[in-house]
Amino acid sequence: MPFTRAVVRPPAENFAAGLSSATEGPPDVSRALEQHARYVDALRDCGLGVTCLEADARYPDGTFVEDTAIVTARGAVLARPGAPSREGEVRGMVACLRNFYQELPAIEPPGTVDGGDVCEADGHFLIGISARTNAHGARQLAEHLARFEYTSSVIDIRSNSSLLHLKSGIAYLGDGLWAADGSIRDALESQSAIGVRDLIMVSPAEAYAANCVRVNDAILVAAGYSLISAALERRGCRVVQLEMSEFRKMDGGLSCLSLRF
Ligand code: CIR
Repeated sequence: MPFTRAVVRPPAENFAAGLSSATEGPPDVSRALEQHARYVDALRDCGLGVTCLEADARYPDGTFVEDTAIVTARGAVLARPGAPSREGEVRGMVACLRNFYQELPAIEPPGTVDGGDVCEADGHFLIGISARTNAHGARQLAEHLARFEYTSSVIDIRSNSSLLHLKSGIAYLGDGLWAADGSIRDALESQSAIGVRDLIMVSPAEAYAANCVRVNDAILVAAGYSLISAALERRGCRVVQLEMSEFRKMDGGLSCLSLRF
């Protein structure tokens, strides 16, 4: 089903105070704002109506809106981010999502779920158990999804220290096509509920770009990763490359900058 809407939030002036394990130094906020603006342009070019929330300096990681909710064609669930500094971000999303969803069930303590750990593939949801999403949260989310008549299964990525979130390492690109970092390939292929018709193995040097996003007829990919872009183009995909350098410095990938539904 095509997406018609997206929600984004530009980085605040204290973006550099967010959580990061990267070693590339602090982000340049004005550059991040430019990159964010190009990202929004790309969503609009894909036909989406984009709701742009105000930057909020109380939450330096607040631009990574994907972690605050799980939005689907049949309903939405408010997430409960696993990092305490990010918990309050969800409140800022409620009023916006109420415009689109009648009910907004929420993940409750002791459950935690970051939206970046949730990957939808044709009505089946993979839920990553990670340093941010725990088993309580995954169970609650699975129950909410079941009420929406979706199926789900869990992938435990806790032993994979290179992945902050499940979607840091995999992307579902539609029509049975996946992109995956080598470190998660076996776990993905062992998921019997999903069909892997075609798999782009992302090279270790391009691991960051495994977090790419299908938006209607386009695939958004981080710029500067030529192998994955070429692999997508060989398969006939329309690739849109976006500069993500400043978000990468804060452990953020392409998908985390928007909620799409
Ligand atoms: C964090 O550590 O929470 C943020 N600095 C980055 C979150 C990225 N979100 C995502 O991959 N879904």
